[in-house]
Amino acid sequence: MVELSAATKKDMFWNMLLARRLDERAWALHRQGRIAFHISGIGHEAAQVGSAYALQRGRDWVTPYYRDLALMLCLGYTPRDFVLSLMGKREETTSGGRQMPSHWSLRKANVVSHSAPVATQTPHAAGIGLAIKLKKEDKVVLTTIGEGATSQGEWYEAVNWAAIHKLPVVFLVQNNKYAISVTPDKQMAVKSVADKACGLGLDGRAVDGTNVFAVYEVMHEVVENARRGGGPSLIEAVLYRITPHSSDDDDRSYRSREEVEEHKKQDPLLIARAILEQEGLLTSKEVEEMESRAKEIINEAVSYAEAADYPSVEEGAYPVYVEEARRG
Ligand SMILES: Cc1ncc(C[n+]2csc(CCOP(=O)(O)OP(=O)(O)O)c2C)c(N)n1
Ligand SMILES: [Mg+2]
Repeated sequence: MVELSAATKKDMFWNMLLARRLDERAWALHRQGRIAFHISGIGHEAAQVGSAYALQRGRDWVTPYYRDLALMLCLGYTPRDFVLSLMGKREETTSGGRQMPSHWSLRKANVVSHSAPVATQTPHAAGIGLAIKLKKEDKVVLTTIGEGATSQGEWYEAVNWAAIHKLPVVFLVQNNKYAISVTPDKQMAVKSVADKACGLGLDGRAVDGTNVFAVYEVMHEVVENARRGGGPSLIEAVLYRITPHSSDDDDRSYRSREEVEEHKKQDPLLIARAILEQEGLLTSKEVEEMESRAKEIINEAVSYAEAADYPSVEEGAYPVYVEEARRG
C-alpha cells in the first residue's frame, strides 16, 4: 500500500467534514422550505472520499450516482455549485437549473452527467473504459452505484462487457442496506454484492465502507491494477444509510429508530477522526477550525445561491427544445 502523508489524511477528513456539514445544511434548507428536494450522502463519506483519493483526479473518468456529494467535492465541485443546484438557479453548473440536484457532471474532472433511471451510468463507464483501451491511455473509470440498482439489467451488461474486454473500470457499490425501503435480501440471492463478481469473471471484494483509509487502500490497489491493464474490479463498500432515502421519504414506516441509532455508532466521520487522533495527526483545536471554516464556506454558498437568478421562463425549455429561429 502507498503510505498517505499526514497532510493527505487530514485533507481526506476535511472533505468528509465539509460534505457532512453541507449535506446537513441541505436538510435544514429543505425543512425551512427554501429548497424542494435533497438526497443525502450522510454515512457514505468514507466510501466516496477513500475512492476519490485513489484516482488521478482531473485525469481519470467518473460516472457517479446521486449520493456522491463527498466524491464530487473531492473532484472540484464546490459547495456553491451544490447550493445553486439545490435552488435551481440559472448559473448552476450541471444544467443551468434544469436538472434535479445531485445529478452531477463536471467537465474539468471528467465527470459525465447521469440520468435519473438508476444504473444507466454503468454502461457509460464500460463505454468510456473501452475508449480508453482502444486509445491505449493509462486512465481509469470509476463508476458508483447503490446495491439495489445492481439488480438492473444494465449493471450486469456493463460489468460483463468490462470483464470480457478487461476494461479499466472500477465498479464501486455503496451498499447502504436499503433501496428506498427494500432490503438487500429482497434484492439478491447472494449474501454480498461482491459475490456477484465471480459469476461475471472479475475480482470482487467487500470493504468496510465506514473506514475511509480501508476504502482508500483497496481502491488504490484496484485502480492501479486497472491502470496497468489488469482489468476491472467490483468493490462493495459496506455502510449504512443514516438518513431517509430522500427529503420525500419517511423511513419510520419501514425501519425502527433503534436500528438507525445503533448504526450512528459507526459514523464514518467519527471513525476517521478517532483514527487520526490516535495517530497524533489531528487535535480538537484543528477540528474546531475545520468546523468554522466549513460553516463560513457553506454560509457564503447559501447567501450567494439565494441572491442568484432563476432561469427565465423563456429559456426554460432550451436546449432540449430549440426555437425555429435559433436553429437557423
Ligand atoms: C430504473 C429506476 N427504477 C426506479 C427508480 C426509483 N429509485 C430511485 S433511487 C431508488 C433506490 C436505489 O437504491 P440503491 O441502488 O440501493 O441506492 P441508494 O439510494 O440506497 O443509495 C429507486 C428505486 C429509478 N430512479 N430508476
Ligand atoms: Mg442502497
